[in-house]
Amino acid sequence: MTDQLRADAARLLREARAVVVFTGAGISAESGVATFRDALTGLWERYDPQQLATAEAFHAAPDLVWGWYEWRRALVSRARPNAGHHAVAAIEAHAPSTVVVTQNVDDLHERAGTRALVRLHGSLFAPRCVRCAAPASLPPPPGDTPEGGGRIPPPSCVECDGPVRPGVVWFGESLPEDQLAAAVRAASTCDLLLTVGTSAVVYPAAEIPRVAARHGAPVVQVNPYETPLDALADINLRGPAGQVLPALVAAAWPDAGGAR
Ligand code: BJW
Ligand code: ZN
Repeated sequence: MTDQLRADAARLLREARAVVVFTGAGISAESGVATFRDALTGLWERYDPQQLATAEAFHAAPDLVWGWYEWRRALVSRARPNAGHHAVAAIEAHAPSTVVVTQNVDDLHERAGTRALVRLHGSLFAPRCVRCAAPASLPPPPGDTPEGGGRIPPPSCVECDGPVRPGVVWFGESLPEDQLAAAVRAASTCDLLLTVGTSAVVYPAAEIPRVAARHGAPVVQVNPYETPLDALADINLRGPAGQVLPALVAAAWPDAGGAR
């Protein structure tokens, strides 16, 4: 990241009235939460999404799928927000019309203090009944799950005894309508979209930066590697979110003492 690119991005951020921060798994990587598609460390390098992240997989092997999500819930519960999550919360503190649109199913944005949050792919912490959709409450996550979680039978719904499923959006499933509509609305009316830590290959979420660009908003991308958004982005800031975002916030609001 050159100083000039950072200064240009900081000016866009400082002058923006409505900011959308669009995040993916990369923002949580420095908290120790694995991404999906990074070489060597990504979840899809070690696990088959067709066997774990589809409704068909849950139907065929509910205990395998539930065990995997319980393992991930336990890992995320032990993780802590990093400097990138805190910098995103600081952007909202400086520019109150900020909306954070996340594809992540962890809760690290909330724990860093983000308030205006749109969740496109659900949450590890919001399971629901397959049959009647009633929300289910979960005990604290298991402390000593083996790698990958092993087989754990899903709990039964207290309302109808149906199986409880993870509250995430699997491949082939529709995104929550209200959340997708809120994301499209925010992207259509923002005057800066900051995309952070996403490979931008999963649709329809990957449309969000493109919607903002179509409506004339500049796009700034934060990612250590190339993505399909490189050509769309007005500014590409190469580097890890936990370093780039605090530096960007400090450059945008130098009198505020950096990311709060
Ligand atoms: C760092 C970093 C650091 C690393 N700092 N950065 C159009 C075209 C083609 C296909 C489709 C299409 N429309 C729909 C589809 C099908 C499908 C899809 O998109 N498939 C493509 C993958 C080919 N989409 C769907 O199925 C969606 N539903 C849908 O479209 O419904 C309508 C429909 C219904 C019926 C039939 C057909 C259509 C649903 C998608 C749900 C995605 N779910 C997952 C799993 C959630 C649950 C779970 O966690 O298990 O969501 S998949 C996974 O990918 C997860 C993520 O939210 C999502 C995006 O990944 P993300 O966040 O970008 O992570 P990575 O790992 O890909 O990238 C990390 C990035 O971080 C990298 O760029 C790194 O460089 C970077 N990085 N360290 C900053 N320190
Ligand atoms: Zn039920």
